[in-house]
Amino acid sequence: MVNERISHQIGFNHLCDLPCIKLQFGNASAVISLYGGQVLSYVPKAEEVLWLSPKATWHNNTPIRGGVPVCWPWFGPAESRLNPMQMSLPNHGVVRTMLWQLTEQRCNNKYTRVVLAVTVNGLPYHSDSVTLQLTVTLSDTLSIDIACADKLLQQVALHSYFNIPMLEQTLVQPLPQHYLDKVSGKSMMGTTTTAEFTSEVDRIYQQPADDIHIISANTRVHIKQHGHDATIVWNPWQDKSRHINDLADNNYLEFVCVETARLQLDTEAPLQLNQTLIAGY
Ligand code: TA6
Repeated sequence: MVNERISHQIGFNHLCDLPCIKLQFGNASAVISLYGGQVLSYVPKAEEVLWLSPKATWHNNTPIRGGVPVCWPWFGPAESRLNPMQMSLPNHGVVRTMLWQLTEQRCNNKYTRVVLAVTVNGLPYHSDSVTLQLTVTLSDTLSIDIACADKLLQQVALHSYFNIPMLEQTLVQPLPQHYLDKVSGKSMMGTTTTAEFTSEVDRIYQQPADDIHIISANTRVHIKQHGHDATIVWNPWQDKSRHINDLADNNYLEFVCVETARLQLDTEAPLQLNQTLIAGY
């Protein structure tokens, strides 16, 4: 049964030489790239839930633009506690460009599941090696867990890119009214609990709800999240898209990112974060 429902494949879409794993459960399928430990596709019935850039590449140490990138152990540029020597470090951590290993696979009548792991040595602020584990469970939903049992300061984000049919009709809700606006660098108090997209949006919402909904024309995605202390909502809009090499000029109309994250650096507690996707409910 494992062989039928969990298969290795080389290539996904235009990324024709990428090592991937395909999961199936009933009519649902998911594809995970070993490069980045990154879910690239989730098709619950017929429609693709996730967005992958047609210009995404994985060569030359480039993170794949789309799907669910894992940002770890820092989010955005590494802050000074995580980068004491002020080195030049990649945005969003180091595991987006590493090859992960398949360590477990399991099928039963409730789900199809794989576990991937990556071991990281030589973090600039932590001398021991650290292992990060990604569990992807496909059932009536797609559940993504990221865990690290080691004690160290760490941030994490599941930086999910969602396919949307119409950006101008897309709402993300409910969100706290208060957010950090990364576009202006200011702390903002909005008038609603909904994010809409009429210009560049790059917002960090602290202590959001466990349940968030993306509503776009006739499509719906329900995001359930656990272990988080923040949700990030991002759409680069037109000008920024032009400056991002692996986005075509109008690609910003096709996706929004809604990211489940743990960003506070007040504890060295082990990490356990989950984002579950329920589509078309
Ligand atoms: O999560 C939003 C964000 O941090 C934005 O500021 C934006 O630049 C984006 O992630 C993409 O980052 P990347 O390193 O993938 O180009």
